[in-house]
This record gives sequence, structure tokens and C-alpha cells, in this order.
Amino acid sequence: MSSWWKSAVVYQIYPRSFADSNGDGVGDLPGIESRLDHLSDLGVDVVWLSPIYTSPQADNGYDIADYQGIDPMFGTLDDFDRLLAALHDRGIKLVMDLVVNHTSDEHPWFVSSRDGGPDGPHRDWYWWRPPREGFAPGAPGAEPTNWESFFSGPAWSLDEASGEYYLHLFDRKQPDLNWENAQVRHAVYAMMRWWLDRGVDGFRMDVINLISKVLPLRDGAPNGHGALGDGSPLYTTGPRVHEYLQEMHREVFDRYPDRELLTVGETPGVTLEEAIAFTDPNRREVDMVFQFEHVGLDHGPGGKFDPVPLDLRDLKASLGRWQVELGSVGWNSLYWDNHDQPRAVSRFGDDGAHGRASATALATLLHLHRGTPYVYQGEELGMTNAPVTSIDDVDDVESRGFYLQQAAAGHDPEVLLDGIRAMGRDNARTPVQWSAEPGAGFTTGTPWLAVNPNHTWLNADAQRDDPASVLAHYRALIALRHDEPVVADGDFTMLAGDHPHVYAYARELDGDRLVVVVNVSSEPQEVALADLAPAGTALGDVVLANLTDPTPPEDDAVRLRPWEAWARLARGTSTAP
Ligand code: TEU
Repeated sequence: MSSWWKSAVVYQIYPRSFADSNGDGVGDLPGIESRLDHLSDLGVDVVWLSPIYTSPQADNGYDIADYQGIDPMFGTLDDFDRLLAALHDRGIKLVMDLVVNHTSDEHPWFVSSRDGGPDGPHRDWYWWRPPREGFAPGAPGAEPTNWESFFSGPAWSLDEASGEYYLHLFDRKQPDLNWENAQVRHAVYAMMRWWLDRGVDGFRMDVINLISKVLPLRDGAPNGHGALGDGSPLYTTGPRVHEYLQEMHREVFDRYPDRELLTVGETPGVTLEEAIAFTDPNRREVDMVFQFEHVGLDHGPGGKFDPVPLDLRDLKASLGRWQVELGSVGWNSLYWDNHDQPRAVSRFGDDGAHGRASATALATLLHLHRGTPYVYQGEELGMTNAPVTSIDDVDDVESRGFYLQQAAAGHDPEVLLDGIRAMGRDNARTPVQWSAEPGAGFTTGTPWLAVNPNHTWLNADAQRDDPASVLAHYRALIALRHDEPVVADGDFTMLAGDHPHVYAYARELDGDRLVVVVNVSSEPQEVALADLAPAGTALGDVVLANLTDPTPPEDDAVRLRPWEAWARLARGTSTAP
């Protein structure tokens, strides 16, 4: 199977916030179909569709009650088939979101597992355990292990009827499937084949490195989030996960040898060494993974909702290591944004005075690395975090769980809200800003989540024909990846690694040398020319710049305006062996 995805760009659609065709305030499949010109114009190769399956929406669709049904809020299977055909007609592939670490508690499998009692036919499809020894069901501390949910609170909930607890690493309405049970695994593989037979082009696999738990299930380190006192995992990249993924490859993907498929594992907490194992093509597991190291660097001592400023040198050390060590064996996915992360221009850029410049600078920094870039809906416009007045404005189960738990523990609600304002997942889930109209062109009704007020000027209509827009810059970045092999296949060398505000690197392939330089600050910066081009090596011609007339290198230094970014390509001067 060719590695076509090495020169591809993936666009993530979060359907409920992308485009609403029927005025109910929620995005839907016909709405997506109405906006395909935007995707073709951008030049993306693949769409990753966040869940559209039948779901009670406890976690906005990441709680699935029917893996082969489309939730009526998004449309029908006919709508899906029409969208798939329309994408394929435009040469765009479609990747589905595979959420199989857990189901909804309303999935028939779980209903049977719970209501069938301890001896029922599906009991072993999930993780059921009696109360902790010496505790009555429902008593404080009776949970079988001390594990915390990712969404706050215990990771176990009691089923009164049987007096047993079931495991849910996320919301109580998201019970974990028991992958030790071969029946579970083969039911998942059959469902995956059903979608591939329908014509989809692969899967993004939700928290796929959590599916193997260490047995017997036992207490972890206090607040260790799935790790033992010695740091060894209880469920993060557990003992059988590689075995399961290789079995999945045999039972699913190997049956489609002539299809160009894409598989990307979402692997929170994965280490670089584990990522090498997941993405080494000889192991036939997944093509690439989403790792979380670079989006955890600004988490403070209180965790995600206690952000601290990012030190660029930490980012360079992290991304540089993944580029060199993973990139040489496996493959990186490249992302800032997705439906779980705040908007990059607000988080790492300057969404006030330098919104456009910092959005295009961050895009340049990321996209010209070695790996497959993922553009999250609205990122190509420079969409920003959205204002939050009170917890009543907040939809996300993760943010609400955090707020309620911490407020109950006596923490200052305003401080908690500040953390949600900065890092909450709703920031990525406000409706896509298509136009300056009241519903931002997203809906004619009342949007399920408030439209960002800045849509009156920050929208696709205003940028489509503007050669200096964020949108135009993303088009140029994607075209560069398609047109210049050094972007997809070149090696990677970090440059000026100790500079606190300039991110620079080189890509080299067959004599071509691409140098990328980005000022990641709101102040002018300079970097020594010698740090960018070895003596006697020309920097080459500008192939991309986010500001007009990029400053030419002067005798000994390159001077950069705030958030200035450019890429220069010298052909035939590579010093690579
Ligand atoms: O996210 C997994 C995950 O690790 C998230 O909890 C993420 O780390 C966190 O939100 C960042 O603050 C996946 C999906 O992307 C997410 O939307 C789901 O809520 C979660 O799994 C459960 O399916």
C-alpha cells in the first residue's frame, strides 16, 4: 500500500458545528455537502469526520449507540452515501472516527450486558467488578479501583440492580468495552469492514491506546491517571494493544490490499518509543498517531485548565525529537487544533493585534514539518477562542465536570472559568464562521453553541478572494506540500534551537534545501545567518511568506517582523549525505 498520505493534508470536520442545512441550529451532512467547494478550493486531500453515528450526545457523539446508524440530527445513511460520493468525485477521501474503547450506555451491547445481569450473554463485553472488598455497593470508596475519569470523578459507576460497578474512563455514559473478549474485537472488525465496504477510506481511532488494560485491574498512583506508583501504565498503551492492532490489521485492512486507506491512532499519553512501535510500517498497526506531548507543554501544575506560558525552546525540543526519532522510522501527524484543543491562534499566537500574522506564522511552522498536517475546521480562517461569561455558556462535558468538581472543592469559580476560557474544548466547537450574517452563515436558526461575535469580520466570505488572508496562506501551504517533494519526503534538522523566539528548521532531499524561519513573538527578532545556512550555502528563493516583501537576509543576520514567517528553497545545494 503506497504511503500516499505522506504528501496529503487532512481536514477535520466536527459535524455539529460545520454547516446546518435545515435551520435546527446543528450542523448536518447536507450542510457539509453544501460547503465542498471550500474544501476543494483549500486543496485538502482527506476529510476526517468526527462521529455522526446514533448517539445520546453525552460527549457530543463520542458515545455511540449504533455504529452503523446515522444520528437523525446529522441526517440519514442516504445523506452519508451522497456526501461520500460527492467527496470522491472531487478526489477527496473520507476517514471516519472509530470510537471503540467505549460505547454509549444506550448501545444494545451495554443494555444487554447490564440488564442481562452477571450471567447474561454480554456481561463480559464490558468491565464489571464487585465493590472493593469490605465495602457495600454505593458506599464511599467502594469503587473497585481508585481510577479517576478523564472527565472528573470516579471511573466506575454502580449498577444498583446487580450491585456491581462498570468501568468508564470517560463519562459514566461511556462504558469501556472489554477488548480481552475476542467477541468484542471481532464485532468491531466486522463493523469496520462494513464501513470500508461502503466506500470509506480509513479511520481515525479514538483513544485506541487505552483499549488494553493491565490485569488484574488494580489501584493506580493517587491522581496518577492510569499509572502505577512507578509510572508504569494501568491502561495507557497497555500490554496487548499492539497485538490487538495487528489483529485488526489482519482482520480488516489486509482484506483491502488495493485500497489507499489511512489509519491514524489517537494515543493520549503515548511515548515516542511507543509511537515508533505503533507507526513502524513493518509492524502493520497504524500509519500514524496523534501524540500529545507538544499540546501538554503549557499545562501548569494544576493540569490542563491551569495553563502556563509556552517556552518555545521546550516546543522545539519536543517537536524536534519527534521529527528526528519518529520520522526516521514511522510517521508523524502534525496538528495544533482539533475538537479537543483550544484555538492555536489564541493559545500560542496573538489573536489581538497580530491575529492574521500569528495564525499564518503558526501554520507555516507546523505544515512544513515532516508528517501529515491536519487542518481543523476554521483553523484555515484563523478562528479564535470564544468568550465565556458563565459556566452556563459552557457545553462540554469535560469542562463542566472539571468546574463542578473543583467548585465543590472550594476553588474560586472565576479562576476555574479562566482556565476554561483558555483551554476548554468549546473554543474549538463554536460554529464555523462562513459569513458576517447573524448565524455566521452556519445556520438560519439558533446555533446549538453561540457563534463567536468576531464572525462579523472573521469569516470565509471576507477571506476567499483576499490574497493576504489566512485562508490564502493555507492554500499556499497545502499547494507547496503537493508540489515540492522536499516538504513531504525531506529529512529534518532543527536550526537555532536555543533561540527563545525564533523557530527555524531545514528540510533536505536530493539536493534541495528548504529553510523555514518563523518569528513566534509579537516583537521584531533577528537570528544569525550562520545558524540558518552553513558557510557558503545560499538560503535560496522565497517559496512562501506570510508578510509581503519578506526581509532579505543581511550580511550576518536575518531580521524578522512580529510573527513573520518565510520558507526559502535552495535547489541542488544540499549538504545531506
Ligand atoms: O479524546 C481523548 C482525550 O484524551 C481527550 O480527553 C483529550 O485528552 C482531552 O479532551 C484534552 O483536554 C477523545 C476524543 O477526541 C474526545 O473528544 C472524547 O471526549 C474522548 O476521546 C472520549 O471519546
